[in-house]
Amino acid sequence: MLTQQQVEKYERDGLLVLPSFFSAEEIGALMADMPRIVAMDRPEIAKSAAGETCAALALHRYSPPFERFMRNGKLIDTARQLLGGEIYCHQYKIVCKDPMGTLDFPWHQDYGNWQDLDGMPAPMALNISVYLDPVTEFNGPVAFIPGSHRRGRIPSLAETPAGLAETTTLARLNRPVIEELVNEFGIVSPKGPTGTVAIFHGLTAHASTPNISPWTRHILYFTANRVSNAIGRPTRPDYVAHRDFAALTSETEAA
Ligand SMILES: O=C(O)CCC(=O)C(=O)O
Repeated sequence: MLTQQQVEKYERDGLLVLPSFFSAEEIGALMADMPRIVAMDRPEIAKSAAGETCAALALHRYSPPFERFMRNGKLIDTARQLLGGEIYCHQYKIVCKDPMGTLDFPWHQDYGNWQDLDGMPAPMALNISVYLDPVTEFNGPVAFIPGSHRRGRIPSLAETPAGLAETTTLARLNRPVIEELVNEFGIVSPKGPTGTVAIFHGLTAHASTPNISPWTRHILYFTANRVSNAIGRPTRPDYVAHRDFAALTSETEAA
């Protein structure tokens, strides 16, 4: 359970960082499947034009350790506590940044896509991002504008970041908006060891730079949505915007 102070911090900043929330052993069990996952040739594994693996979506379909982790009690309880009710998983992916690779993300709010492309009724969804590698200032950490979620949905431009498949569009925020938000709220980029968790609201503006280090950077994203807020008008494949709206139960609850 999160403390009242942690819940209040999440509500104020739209961002909550929990260092080493998962143990090195828990993360090790997931990473052991990584070489097999990146070698797969399936639609859920997105590659750049240069052949880099950029993302592995819907991990629960083909990776037993990730399928089990999706039912991790700490993951599910945290999402339920912050969203205030039963949840299902809207998206479950790893964003992979290769050593000295090119992948980056412009400033955006995830709820832009969830609303425009998936028909999510309200911004009652969040991401629990889990660091599968240590995240440093060198390997392309995610930068956030804490508090920006309180502005609500900000008008955006649908764009495909360079090097990504055309199906990967982002609701990009333009420079005047970012200038104004950063002047008011600042920017943070949480670093941490493997197992660190950064939870962020679907409206929190974020971006990331390329990985300039000689090390990989894998971050897992578990997107939780309230069951009562299930998407109604999906236009993306079901491995991008899941269609199973049944309330998730943890391994221990099912036992
Ligand atoms: O992992 C990253 O560097 C950013 C990913 C991101 O912003 C997203 O998937 O919306």
